[in-house]
Order: sequence, then structure tokens, then C-alpha cells
Amino acid sequence: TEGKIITCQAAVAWEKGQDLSIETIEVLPPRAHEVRVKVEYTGVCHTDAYTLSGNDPEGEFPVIFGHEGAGIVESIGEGVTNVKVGDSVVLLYTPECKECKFCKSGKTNLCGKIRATQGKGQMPDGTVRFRCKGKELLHYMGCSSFSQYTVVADISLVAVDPSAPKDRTCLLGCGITTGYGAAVNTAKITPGDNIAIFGAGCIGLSVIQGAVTKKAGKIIVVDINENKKKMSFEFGATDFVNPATLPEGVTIVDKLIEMTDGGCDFTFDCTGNVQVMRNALEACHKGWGESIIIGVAAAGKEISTRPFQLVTGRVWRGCAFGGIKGRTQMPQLVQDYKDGKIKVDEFITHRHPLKDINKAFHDMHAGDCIRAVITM
Ligand code: NAD
Ligand code: AHE
Ligand code: ZN
Repeated sequence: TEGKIITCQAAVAWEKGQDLSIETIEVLPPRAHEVRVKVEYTGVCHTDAYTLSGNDPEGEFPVIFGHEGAGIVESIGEGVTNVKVGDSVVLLYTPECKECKFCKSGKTNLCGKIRATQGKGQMPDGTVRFRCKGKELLHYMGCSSFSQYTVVADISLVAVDPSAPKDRTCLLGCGITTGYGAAVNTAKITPGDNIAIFGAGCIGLSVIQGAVTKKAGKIIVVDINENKKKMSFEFGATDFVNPATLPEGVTIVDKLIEMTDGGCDFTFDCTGNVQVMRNALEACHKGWGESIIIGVAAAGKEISTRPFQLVTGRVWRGCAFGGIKGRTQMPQLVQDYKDGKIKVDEFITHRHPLKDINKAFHDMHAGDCIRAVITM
């Protein structure tokens, strides 16, 4: 099929706030340094819902969402050397070119090579590979995994062990890697550290997993949804606090400081709520506590705190994709999953065929869903 247009099904977001619509679309062949992938499974992340809602300043329509995808290379464009037809791959919304200033810095996993066009929903040459009903559709986060076939830049995917089940490895494309990496890679938790995690969705539960790996001391989960308690403990949390049930006059910050003899060594925002981000910072230990922002806040939202919080040694930082370099580190994460060192299956609470993808968005809002996996 190399060089030919493929006709397939995809979930199209025609406009903000509307259900996705299953359409027959055309997927153009990959150009130079591009790869066309047969997507087999995709997860649905809170960030897909966020951009669909219209709260993402970069969100434009019509578009094909999805950034937690796993599949098989269908064809490659000129000059592609890192993957070949038939390879099993995981899509990478944080690409890795290995040659830009960011990639070479050794200080970040962010890659600058295609960020500008990716943010506009375009391929690196400024055009798109999707058509439907005579209209061009935009790409999303360099992935667009809600289509049975997609085209991505060659730096936006990584070949992985083909024996690893793709209905699980897709979740390494965002949620699981993001939280795990934030704990292990960004925070660099050390044994005995007391930590608090705000928000026990896929991201927060993955932070627990990283904290357990690093032998943290107290692993305190803070969530307003009581249903998250059981799962938090199953993942290895030592405590669960529902801020809504605290006595009158006791704030979540007071409570965490009391539980940890002065404050947490690390806290993680996995909610995207800016007031929660402030609480997470202020629950850090004076002198050294670090708060890591993972949640994505809506357009126009800003964080604030008294600068005194930083003057007295607390640190505010953040990370994308857990600080993980996808092409370099993903194969090892897949191996760790195969070796039973990191949980993936336990995150999957719902499954749907592509035609029912809107159910995955409704599941997310219902509160009992960690990850829904879509069979393409
Ligand atoms: P999710 O909706 O599954 O989980 C969020 C959890 O936060 C829920 O359990 C909810 O009950 C809880 N929560 C909401 N408000 C709260 C509050 N005020 N106090 C305490 N808990 C509260 O979402 P998710 O898929 O786990 O994603 C979490 C956030 O991380 C989202 O904002 C998402 O966009 C972002 N995200 C960021 C990255 C990154 O690379 N930085 C990657 C993936 C997702
Ligand atoms: N477009 C949004 C920003 C969204 C955002 O922060 N995305 C995270 C990944 S969330 C994955 O579920 C990210 O990787 N950010 C780094 C980057 O370069 O986008 C906005 O607010 O403009
Ligand atoms: Zn995501």
C-alpha cells in the first residue's frame, strides 16, 4: 500500500464540546521522515477531553484526537531509518530528535524540533495527512491515535518488543509513563521520603507506582472522590485523605504537615486545578520540599503563592511525559512491564470498540474509570 491513500475509520472532533463522530476518512501516504502507522489500540487521556472541551488554548478543529497509541508500521517515507514496515510501535507525543538544543542538553526530555507545527496540528512541513468529506483534518499532539491509520513524524514513535501486548503498551504512551517518570525521574524520590499525591487518576496512581519503586516512606493520596481510596491502597499508598472530610478549620495543608512531621519531601499535582497546585506546594517541607506540577490547567488559569514559600526553600517545578525520553527509554519501560516490574493491566477499567469511543469520555467524567482502552 506504500504511496497510496488509505481509507479507514476515525473518530473526528468537528467542533469543541461535541461528541466525536465516527467517519470514513482518507489518510495520505507518509512524506519524507514520516511514518504511517496502523493503530491497533489507544488509551483515552484526560488531556484529550481537556482539548475537546475547548479549554486548551492550542485546541483547533476539526481534528483527530488521541495520543496514547500502539500499533504497527504500515509504510515509511523517504529517509526513515529508525523503524521499518511491520515494526511494533508506541506513538510519542513528546518526540525525541536527538539533535536539537533540547535533546542535546541532557537537562530535559522536551524536544524542540517539531513543537511549533505539532502545536498547530500540522505535520512538520506544515500540511496535514487527513481528509474527510472534502475537508482537511488537523493532527493532535503529533499522534492522532483515534484513527485506524495515522501519519506521524519519524521522531514521534519508537519500535518496541513485538511480543508485548499492544492493548497495554498503548498506555505507556502517556498516562503511566507520565506519573511513573515524574516520581522516578523528575523528583528522584529516595528511600524514606514522604510524599503526597493530589488526584488518583491514571497519573496519580502511576506516581504511587514510582514512589513504591523508590521505596518512599509515607505515600499519601489526596482525592475528593472516596472511590479512589481502594485502588490507591492497592497500588501501594500508605494513607488516603479526602479533603472534604477534614474537620472544620483544618486545611489539607495543615493535615499533611501534621502527618509528615513538618511537610512532605515531594508533592505531585495530578489534577490540573490551580488551587490544588498551591496546596501541594505549601504542603512541602520547609527548606527542601519540592512540588511537581503534572496536571494541565485550562487557558487563563494561573498559579499563585506567597513568594515566602520559595524563599524558605520550597521548590515548584513541573514535567511533561514524566521527563522520559521516548525513543531512548521506552523500550526499557516495555521490558519492565514484561518483567512484572511496572503495572499496566491494573489501570485498565474499561474497554470499548472505536464506534463507542464517546463512552470512554463519559466513563472519564463518571469517576470510576482509570483508563479506557479503545480497540481500533
Ligand atoms: P483523571 O481525571 O483520571 O484524574 C484526576 C483525579 O483528580 C480524579 O481522581 C479526581 O477525583 C481528582 N481530583 C479532582 N479535583 C480534585 C481536588 N480538588 N482535590 C483532589 N483531587 C481532585 O485524570 P488523569 O488522566 O489522571 O490526568 C490528570 C491530569 O494530568 C490532567 O490535568 C491531565 O491533563 C494531566 N496530564 C499531564 C501530563 C503531563 O505530561 N504533564 C500527562 C498526562 C496527563
Ligand atoms: N496545549 C496546552 C498544554 C498541554 C500540555 O501541557 N500538554 C502536556 C502533555 S499532557 C499529556 O496528556 C505537554 O507535554 N506539554 C509540553 C508541550 O510542549 O506541550 C496548553 O495549555 O497550551
Ligand atoms: Zn495524556
